[in-house]
Amino acid sequence: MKKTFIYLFIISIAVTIINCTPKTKSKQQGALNASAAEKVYVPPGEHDDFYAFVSGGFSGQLAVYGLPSGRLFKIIPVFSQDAEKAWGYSEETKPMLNTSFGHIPWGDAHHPDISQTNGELDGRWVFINENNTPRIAKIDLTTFETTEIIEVPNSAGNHSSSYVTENTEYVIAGTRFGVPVPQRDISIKEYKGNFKGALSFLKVDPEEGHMDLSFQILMPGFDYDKAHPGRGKSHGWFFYTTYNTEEASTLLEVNASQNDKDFIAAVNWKKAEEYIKAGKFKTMPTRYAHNIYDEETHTATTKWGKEVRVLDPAECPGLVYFLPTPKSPHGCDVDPTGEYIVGSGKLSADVTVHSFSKMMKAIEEKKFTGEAYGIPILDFETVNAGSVKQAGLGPLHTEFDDKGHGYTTFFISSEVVKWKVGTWEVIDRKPTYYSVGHLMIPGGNSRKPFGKYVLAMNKITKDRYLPTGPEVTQSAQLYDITGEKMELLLDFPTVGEPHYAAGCPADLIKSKSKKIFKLEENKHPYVAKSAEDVKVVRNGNEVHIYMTMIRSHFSPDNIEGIKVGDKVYFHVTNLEQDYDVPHGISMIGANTSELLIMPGQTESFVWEPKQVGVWPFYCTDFCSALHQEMQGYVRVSPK
Ligand code: CUK
Ligand code: CUA
Repeated sequence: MKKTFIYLFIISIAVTIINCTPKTKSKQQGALNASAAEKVYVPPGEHDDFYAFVSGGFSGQLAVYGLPSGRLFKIIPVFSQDAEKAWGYSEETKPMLNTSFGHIPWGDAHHPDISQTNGELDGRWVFINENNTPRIAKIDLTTFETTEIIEVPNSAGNHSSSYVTENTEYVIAGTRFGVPVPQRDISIKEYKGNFKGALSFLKVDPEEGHMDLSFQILMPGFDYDKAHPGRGKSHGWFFYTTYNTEEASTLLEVNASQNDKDFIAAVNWKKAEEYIKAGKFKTMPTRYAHNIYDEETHTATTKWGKEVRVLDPAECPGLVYFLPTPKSPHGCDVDPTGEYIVGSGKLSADVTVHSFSKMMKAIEEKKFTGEAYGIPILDFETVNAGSVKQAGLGPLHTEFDDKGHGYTTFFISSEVVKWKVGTWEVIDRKPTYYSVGHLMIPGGNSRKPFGKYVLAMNKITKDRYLPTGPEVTQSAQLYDITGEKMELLLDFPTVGEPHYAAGCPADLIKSKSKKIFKLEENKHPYVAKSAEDVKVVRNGNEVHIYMTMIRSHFSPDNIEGIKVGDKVYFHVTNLEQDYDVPHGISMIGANTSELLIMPGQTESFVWEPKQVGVWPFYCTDFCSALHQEMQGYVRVSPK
C-alpha cells in the first residue's frame, strides 16, 4: 500500500506542476466569450440573483458576494479582529473573541452553512467553523453580523464542521486531530488508543437561533475531515469521513495511508438523543467560552461553560457504524434524496458512493466484518452503491444539482467532473484554474438545490490575474450548469483562502435585511438618546463620555478636564434613523481602531492619553457635505 501512496504522491506533484504552468491565451480553455459575459452581467443598479457566503479561510472572516456577477459586497468579521468595523476592538465586541485560551484575535474559517427548515434553505443564519481554536459562529442574516461564537471543547482542528441538520436542530462540529481527552501530559508515541476525537452537537434554538453545546460523542482518535447530515430518508443521521485510522502519531511517514480503506462514520443522532435522555452519558468537566452579542444592548458577553455530556459509542449500541471507504477520504456529501453518501478518497481516482438503504439493511442483518473500539464495521460490498470510476485524480468534494447529477472536484487533476447519480457515469468535465478545493451549488447542502450555477474555489491562480508580488489572489470560478455541459462564465478573486461557500437565492434574504436599529429600542448601558443624556462622568481616573453623533456634529465636541493617566471611555450613539448613514469616530493616538456606528447604535472605545495637549477626533465616514466639519477636541492636562 505504501507504493500506491508514493505513486499517487509523485503523480500529484507532476500534475500540479503541469496544471499550474501558465498557458498561452489561445490555449486557455474557457476564456470568456460574449455570451458568457452576458450571463454574468448585472446592469448598474440591478441586483444579483444569489448571495454567496464564501469562507475567508486564514483571514478568519466570511465574504459576501453576489452571483452571477461575483461582486464583493461585504466582509463579515467573524473570528479575526477587523479594524474597518471595530470588530474585536470596540468594548462591545471584544468579548466575542474570548476563548478558554484567552482573547484570540485570529481564526481560520472554513465551512459556512445556511440554516434550513424542512430540508430547505430558510435564509435566517449562517454558521461557520473556526479550525484552529475550535469554535462555531452564527451570523444573523438580518444584520449580517456575527451574533454568537461558541468554543468547542475536547476538539483540535475543528474541521468536520459546521453543518446543519434538516430543521437546524443541530449544528455539528467534529475534531480533525485526535488529542488526549481530557488534555494531559502524555507521550505523543502513545497516541494509539489514548487519543480521542470528539464529535459535538450544538443544539440550535428554533426561535432565536441560540446555540448550546448539547452533548459530544467521544470517537476513536482517528483524524476526521468533513461531515454531512442526512436528509430526507437519512434525516436523523449524519456522516463524516475519517483518515489515519491507523492512529499514527506522525503523518509525515507514509504510515497514515497504510490502510487501503478508512471509514465514513455514520452517526445516528436521534439515537444519541435517546441515550442522553436515558442518562447514558458521563459528565465531563471542561471550560469553554460562549460569547453572545445582544442586538438590544449591542454588547457582547461571555458565559463560561463548565461541563459537557459525553457519550461513549462502545457503550451505546446502534449509535455509530463505520463504512469502509477507500484511500483517505476527504469530502463527505449526501445527495438531495438522502440515499447516497459520497466519500472522496483523496489518494484515489474513484469517487465512492454508499447507499443509505443498503446500510440500513446491513445493520438490520448485522452484516459486520469486525469492529473498531466497539464500533461495528460494515462490509464494503454490502453498503457500496457504486463508484464514479477513474473520474480524475484526487477527488475532494461533491455537490448536487436538482436534476440528479453530482459534481465532484479533483484537486490534483484540477477539474470539476459532472456525473449521473445512479449510473455513476461521467457526463462532463471542465478544468479549473487551478487546483480546486470545494465547490458550491446554492442549496447544494439541502433537499432543494438551485442548480443554475456551480462555484469552484481554487487554491492556486498563478497567471490568472495581474501579479501582486509573491502572494497572488485566490479565486472562485463560476460555471453555468443549466445545460448538459458546464460552461465557465467568470473568475473572481476572493478574500483569504476560500474553503467552502453557502449560496442562497437573494429573495430569501434581502427582504428581511435590517435597515436601521431603532433608537428607542437601544438598551446599551451607555446610550445617549438626546441632548439631556450627553455628559462626561468621572469616577476616579476613569472617565465616561456619553456622546452623540448626527449630521454633522458630535456632542459634546470640545471636552476639557481630562488628565494624563486617565482611562477615557467614549460611548458614542449614532442618532440617525435613516438607512445607510453610519458615522465613524477616531481619536489621535488611540490604541484601537475607529468605530463605525450604525444608525441607532452605540459603540465604545477606550483612550488612555499619555501626553498633555489638545487632541482632535473626527468622523471617519463621509456622511454629508459637512462631513469634514464633524470633529472635536479633548484637552489633556497634567496629572
Ligand atoms: S477543506 Cu478546504 S478544500 Cu476545510 Cu472543507 Cu476540503
Ligand atoms: Cu459623520 Cu462624517
